[in-house]
Amino acid sequence: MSFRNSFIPFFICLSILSLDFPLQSSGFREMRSSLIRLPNGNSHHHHHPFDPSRVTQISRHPRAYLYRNFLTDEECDHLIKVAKDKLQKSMVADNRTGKSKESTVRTSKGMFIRKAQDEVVVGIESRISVWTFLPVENGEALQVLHYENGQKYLPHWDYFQDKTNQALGGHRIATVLMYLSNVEKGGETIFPQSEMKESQLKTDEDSKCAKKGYAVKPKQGDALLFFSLHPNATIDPLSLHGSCPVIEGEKWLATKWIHVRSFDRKRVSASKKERLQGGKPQLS
Ligand SMILES: O=C(O)CCC(=O)C(=O)O
Repeated sequence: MSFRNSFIPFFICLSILSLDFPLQSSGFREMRSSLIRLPNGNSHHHHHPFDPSRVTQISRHPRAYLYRNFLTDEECDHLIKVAKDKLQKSMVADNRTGKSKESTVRTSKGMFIRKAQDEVVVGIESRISVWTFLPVENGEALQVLHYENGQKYLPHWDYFQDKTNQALGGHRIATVLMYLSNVEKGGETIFPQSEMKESQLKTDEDSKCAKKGYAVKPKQGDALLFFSLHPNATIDPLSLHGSCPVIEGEKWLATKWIHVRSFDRKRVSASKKERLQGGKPQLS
């Protein structure tokens, strides 16, 4: 092919590509910004990006992941400050009736922080959603827990045994535990049935309770994500977990429970309306 013959098709291709390029690049720009632009409040000071390189998978059965420095120190302090004066004895759900009750199984104190209650909470909730690939609307309100010396949460499952608690949002599919403080000794989150429990190296720093399973030592800012359901939506009994008693110091934790469907009452009633009307919900 002569230079002229090969140059013309090359030139045509180049012009098509360059016509297309501004469109493509603005598309990419939009996509990129929608991935990393998380609502973190309007203060740049608080900006804390989502960084998947800080995540490691710690167990395959159950599926569990640890994200180092998921929260900033400021975010941890903020949640503790909001919760501090409003703590009440933690409750558990009765397996048969689903009603909340006090129990010796769970001896911490806690409170719920309303969803999207402030900028910091909005930032945390959206970061959780980006990490878990689960919509913000599927999450319950953040629960802040406080464990003092000797307080614990015996091993339990986060999915419900009763039907009442599944009416809104269905089963809990995943849990994100965020450590808001360090604990000098004890207070580890433990998975007594993880496949990794035998291979985890234990040291004198671990409590006796921590040696009975795969243990995660609380570290301020770290977050632990685990799934209570298998990818095919059946329950995973290996997701059994608990909190070892605190031996020295105190433990602050924030828990986000996430359901398979929306946990926001407004959305639920909109889809109910849709079913009743046999069509799409009316947007008012
Ligand atoms: O405190 C922990 O480490 C575990 C808390 C827990 O199991 C829960 O909130 O469901």
